[in-house]
Amino acid sequence: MKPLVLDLDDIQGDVLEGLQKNVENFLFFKVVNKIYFKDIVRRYISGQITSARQVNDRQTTIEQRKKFGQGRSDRFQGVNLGFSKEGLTQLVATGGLKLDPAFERGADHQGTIEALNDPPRSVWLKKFIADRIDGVFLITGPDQSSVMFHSNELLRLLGASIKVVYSEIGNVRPGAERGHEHFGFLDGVSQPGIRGLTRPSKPISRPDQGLPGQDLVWPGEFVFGYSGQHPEHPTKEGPPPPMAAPWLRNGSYMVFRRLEQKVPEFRKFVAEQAARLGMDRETLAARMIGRWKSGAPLELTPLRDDPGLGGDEKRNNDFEFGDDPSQRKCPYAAHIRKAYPRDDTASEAEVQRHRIMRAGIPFGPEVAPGEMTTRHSRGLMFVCYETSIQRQFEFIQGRYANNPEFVTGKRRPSGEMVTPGFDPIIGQALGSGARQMDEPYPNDPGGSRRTTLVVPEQFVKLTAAAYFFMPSVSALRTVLTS
Ligand code: N7H
Repeated sequence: MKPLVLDLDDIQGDVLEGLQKNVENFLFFKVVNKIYFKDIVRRYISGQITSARQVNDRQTTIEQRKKFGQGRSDRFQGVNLGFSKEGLTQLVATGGLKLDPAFERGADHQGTIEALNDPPRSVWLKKFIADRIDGVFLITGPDQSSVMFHSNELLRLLGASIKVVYSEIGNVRPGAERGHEHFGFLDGVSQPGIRGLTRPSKPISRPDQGLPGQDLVWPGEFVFGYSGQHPEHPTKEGPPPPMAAPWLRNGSYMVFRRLEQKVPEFRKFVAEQAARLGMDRETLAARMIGRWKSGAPLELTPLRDDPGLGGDEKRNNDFEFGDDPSQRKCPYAAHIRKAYPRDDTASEAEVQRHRIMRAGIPFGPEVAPGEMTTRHSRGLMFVCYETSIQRQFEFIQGRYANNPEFVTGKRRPSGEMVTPGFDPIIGQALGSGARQMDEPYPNDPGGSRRTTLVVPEQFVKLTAAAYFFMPSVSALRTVLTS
C-alpha cells in the first residue's frame, strides 16, 4: 500500500492542527482593487502564509520543551487567508464550478439561516453586515501587541487594495482559565485524529486511533485531494470528496461563527435549576456539556469531577457512548454527545462522515465582579474546517444539535421511547423558542427519576457568521492571483 503523504507545506496552518494562538485577529475585508490585491498577495503575502508544516514543527518544539520542563515558548506568529464565495468569484471564474452548496449559498443566506434556526441577519453585528465580505485574514501570535504589529504591517502592504469591513481580536483566557471557554469548561479536548498525520499512540493494539479513544479519520474529510471516509465502514478508506477544480487541492472550507455567551445569565440559570432539581450546579452544568470543567468526561466519571483525568490526554477521550444505553452517565442531549455521538447510532461509519476540525478562540473580557447581566460582549469565535460544510458543520448544527429527536431509537429501561431534546449549549429552536433536554438529573448508578430541563433562552447567541475557503499556498501564489 502506498504510504499516505499529506502535502503539509501546501496546506494552510490553521486547518489541521490549528495555528498556535494566544491572540488571534480576525480581519474581514472587501477587495477594492482586484489587480493590486492579486499582485500583493502573489508577491508578498503568499510567502508569509504559515503552513501546516510550520505548525506541526512548532508543536514538536512545544512538546519537547514541555517534556524537558523548559516552560512554554510560544512566540510564534501566524498568518492565514481565506475567501468567501464573493471573494473567490472576484479572483477566478467560479461559474460552472460545483463548489459545496452551503458555501455557494453563504452563511447569511435566508435558506441557511432558516435551515439552522439562526437568528435573522438583521440582529447580527451591524458592522459585520455593513458591506460585502470577500475574505478573512487570521493573524495569530503570543500577545496582543505583536498581533497588532503584524496586522498593521499586513494592512500597510495591502494599502488601498482592500477595505477592512470588520475586525475583532480573540484571546485565550488568563491564568488558570487558559484553554477554557467562557462558561469555564476546558476546550479543545477532542479532535478527530488524521490519518497520515496523527501517530497512533498504541500502533499494535489500536492502529485506528491516535491518542486512546481518538478515532483516526481519512484526511479528505478536512482537506481536498485525499481519500475520505468510507460511506459504509468507520475505518476503511473511502473515495476522495469531489473536487470542483484542481486548484482546490490542499484547500479546506472554513465556517466562522461569532457566538456570544451570556455567562452571568448561564450561571444564574444553572444555579436556579440545580436548586429546583435538588442537585449541585457543577453536576447540572456538566450534564449539559458531557464533561466537567476540567475536561473529564461524564462517561468515565459521572458523579464528580476528576481534574487528573480531565488533563490527561491519554485518558480523557477514551470512552464510547454505546455502553451507556440509558443515559445514566451522560445525557443523550449533552453537547459532546450530540456533536459527536461516537458509537451511539445505527452506523458509526455515518457518524464519522460528520466530523469537523475545530480551531476557535474565546473573545471578550472576563466577567467583571458584580456583572450580574452581561455588560460586555464575550464568547467564542467559533471556527471549523471540513471539505463539505453541508455534510459536516451544517449537519451537526442542524440535524444533531437542533433536532430534539436525535439520537433516535432510544428507550428507557421501562421500554418507553425517549426524546433526548436539544443540545442545551448550541442547539437552536425555531424562532429562538424554548428548548428542552431530557434527564438533567443523573440516574447513576441506578434510579428512574424522570426530569426535564427547560432552557427558555439562548445562552449562546449567533451574532455574525460567514463561510470561507482556505486555499492551498500554491493556489494563492498561482491560479487565484495571476
Ligand atoms: Fe463545542 N462548551 O464549552 O460548552 N464544545 N462548543 N461546538 N464541540 C466541546 O472536546 C462549546 C460548538 C463540538 O469529539 C467541548 O474540546 C461552546 C459548535 C464538537 O467529543 C466544550 C460553544 C459546534 C466537539 C464545548 C461551542 C461544536 C465539541 C468539550 C459555543 C458545531 C467535540 C471539550 C459558544 C456545530 C466532541 C472538547 C467530541 C466539544 C463548548 C460551539 C461542536 C466544553 C461554549 C457551534 C464536535
